[in-house]
Amino acid sequence: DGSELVDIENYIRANYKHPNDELFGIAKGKNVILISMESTQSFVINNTVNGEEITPFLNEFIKESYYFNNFYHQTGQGKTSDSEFLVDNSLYPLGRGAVFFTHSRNEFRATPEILKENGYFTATLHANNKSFWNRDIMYQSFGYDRFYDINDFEVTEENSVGWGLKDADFFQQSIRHLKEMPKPFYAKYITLTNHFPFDLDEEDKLVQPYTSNSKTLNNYFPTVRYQDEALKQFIQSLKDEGIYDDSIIILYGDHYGISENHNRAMSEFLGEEVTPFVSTQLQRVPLIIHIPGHKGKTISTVSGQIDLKPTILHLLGIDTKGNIDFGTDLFADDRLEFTVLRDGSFITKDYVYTRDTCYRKDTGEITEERYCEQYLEKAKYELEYSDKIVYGDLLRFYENLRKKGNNE
Ligand code: GP9
Ligand code: MN
Repeated sequence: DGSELVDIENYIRANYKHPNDELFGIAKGKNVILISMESTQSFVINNTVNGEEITPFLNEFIKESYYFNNFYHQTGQGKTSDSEFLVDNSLYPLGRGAVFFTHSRNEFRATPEILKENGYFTATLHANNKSFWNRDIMYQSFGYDRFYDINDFEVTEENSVGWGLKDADFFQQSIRHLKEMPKPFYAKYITLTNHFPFDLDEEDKLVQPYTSNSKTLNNYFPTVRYQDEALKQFIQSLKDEGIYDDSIIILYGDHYGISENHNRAMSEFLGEEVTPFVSTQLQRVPLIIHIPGHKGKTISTVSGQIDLKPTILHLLGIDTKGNIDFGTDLFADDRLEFTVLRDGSFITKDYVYTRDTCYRKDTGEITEERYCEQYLEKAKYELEYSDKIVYGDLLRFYENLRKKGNNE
């Protein structure tokens, strides 16, 4: 009957943070272009391989954007689909399996559904089969108006590599879809080229591979560099088409690209041993929020993909009080710096907790358990409460309560 939801609602209510007054509604009525960057980790930003910048475009773009350098992916086995789940629902994905497959018919209160009620047209663009990750079904539950899938793109042998349509062609072909969308729109782009095993045509290699004993890590850099170039061209197209100034653009990495199987090569690249602490810090992915007319700023608040939903809604001037969101607005003044990863690891302002060990964040040294202890229970509740919602399909009761409340 939904009585389980009461505890959860109380927990969520206690964590709610008032939005930043200066930024609330600053992008009201603007288009939202959300770009999921495949396998893009933060360590490539402002970094070089063989003496060359890996992400020259992003390095410039973050200078005129809000750049979050302590933003973590929180995905599990559902990889890209988990990141989509986090971003659109502010709920955690599951500890096992992919929620896109196991609970696609649940009741959700996702960003597209909310935006639709606020006059937005909502779409996902991704040049893959619509049923991959069960997206076609899940997107209906999230309230998307339209899914531009592989059939909406012209995919040939020449413009494909690895998993499919090359990012540059994907972005270029997407422009006509963007132009036909009713305004304002919420358009989620999912890139593909920078996907394991990081295949790339010679002519698209703008940096040479790295030279470790891991072919995976070596080839990662040219595909990240390629994606960066594709993004550069896309942003230019948005300017040329007059869409840029009417849109906020949000880019984020979906999950790690380099697994722990490549720790030795990674150590060589980073010049430090990949301890469990470093491994956890490597789960950071870039988050870049571009708002026309705003100056660039690097923000170091500890945060994760779960925080995007309330952040976006607040920028658009939509209240989130009373929503079942586990994240908090990234711009809220008094937000708690605390992010839980799907494996139970967590990060606070000063500590990293992973594999039952507490680390000091400034030095990476193991420290006494008691420094992390106060957060242990909270980390557990976060995941447990969210899992209860997903496994019990509890938001269907929330919907009822909400409607009942409205009628009274
Ligand atoms: C597939 C793409 C990649 O459509 O999103 O999925 P991943 O393997 O990264 O989860
Ligand atoms: Mn992915």
